[in-house]
Amino acid sequence: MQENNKLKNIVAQFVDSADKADIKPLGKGHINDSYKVEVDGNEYVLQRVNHDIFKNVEELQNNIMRVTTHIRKKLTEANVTDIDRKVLTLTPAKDGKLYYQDEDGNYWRMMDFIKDSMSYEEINPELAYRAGLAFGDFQKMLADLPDGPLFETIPNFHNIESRLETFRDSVRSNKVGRLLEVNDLVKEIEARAEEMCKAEVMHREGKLVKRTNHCDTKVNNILFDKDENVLCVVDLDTVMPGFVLSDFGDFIRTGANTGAEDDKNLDNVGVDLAIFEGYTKGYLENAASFLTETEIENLAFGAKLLTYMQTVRFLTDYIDGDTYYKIAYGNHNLVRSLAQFKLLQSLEDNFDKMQEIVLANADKYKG
Ligand code: GN1
Ligand code: MG
Repeated sequence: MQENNKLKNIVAQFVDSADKADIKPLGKGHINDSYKVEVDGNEYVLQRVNHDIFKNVEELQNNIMRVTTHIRKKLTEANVTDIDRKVLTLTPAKDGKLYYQDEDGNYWRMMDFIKDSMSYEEINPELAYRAGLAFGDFQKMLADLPDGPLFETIPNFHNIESRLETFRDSVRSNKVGRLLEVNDLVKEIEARAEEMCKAEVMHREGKLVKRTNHCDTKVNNILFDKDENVLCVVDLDTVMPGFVLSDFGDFIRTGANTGAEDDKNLDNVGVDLAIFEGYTKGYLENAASFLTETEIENLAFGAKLLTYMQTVRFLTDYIDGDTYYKIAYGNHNLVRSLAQFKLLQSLEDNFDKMQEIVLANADKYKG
């Protein structure tokens, strides 16, 4: 964590009276550092953007500006009230840029804090339904984003073929000597590799489209108000072109897990079908009208794919010696990999039921 004076100096690049600012750490992200800032009665979120991971912060911030401007326009046209709590508002630096680079080369940005909001690590079927409506609506609002596709802030981010290539490189170089310990899991990953690449294959064959996706639909990236209504979707760093099955899948991976993403007790981990059903219903209520048959048929597969992908990503980082994700203890990435793999097995065991739920809701809402 940065020391307070340094942080105040950064805040001063964005707003006045920064010397009086109250600054506290915020949130549970694995990538950026976030702080809540209160100054002169106004509340902001200050973030250090992880520049090792997001190589082009200027384009990243441009993406967020394009996305939030477009959503704001849609909300205004629909006469939605309280718009400032329903879409993020970036706070530009005093020089007009959407970020500030400090003398150590770190990139910083500020946005308005959304008042009286909360996020959850665990939810219930009703909240999952509301979250499904929200992500369906998010994709729908961005379907006619002007000026062409968004910049790819992390190239091949949700491309499992590319993730597997990186994984195999890490296995081959075994940099920190952890391979022996994870051999069984490596075999489990390889056994499923071909099946998991099918979305990329369908895309090349012209059967599966890309749309503007959120690409980090973790359950804790939705803000709710105190009455548990959805306010908005946050963490827009990875909004870029992708498969809808991947946004669907990442929510199920995080929201419909009976355990934690890094649960040490694997007995806790498994898919909660009631939450799966709630989310599916909400999502398809808003999205069935614009999805193709192939997209719908592969939503449940998306839950397996994203859980598999996360297993591969955590395990790659463990084998590499923990260079990507923030960790809280020595074998955190291994614990995460095992918990994600356990969830994958549960998704495989329940796949037919999930597929049935998707198809029933698609029938209902396709009209
Ligand atoms: C990261 O920063 P956070 O926690 O929202 C990651 C996601 C992973 C997630 C795993 C840029 O998201 O892709 O799914 O951790 N973001 C990036 O919990 O890699
Ligand atoms: Mg996040």
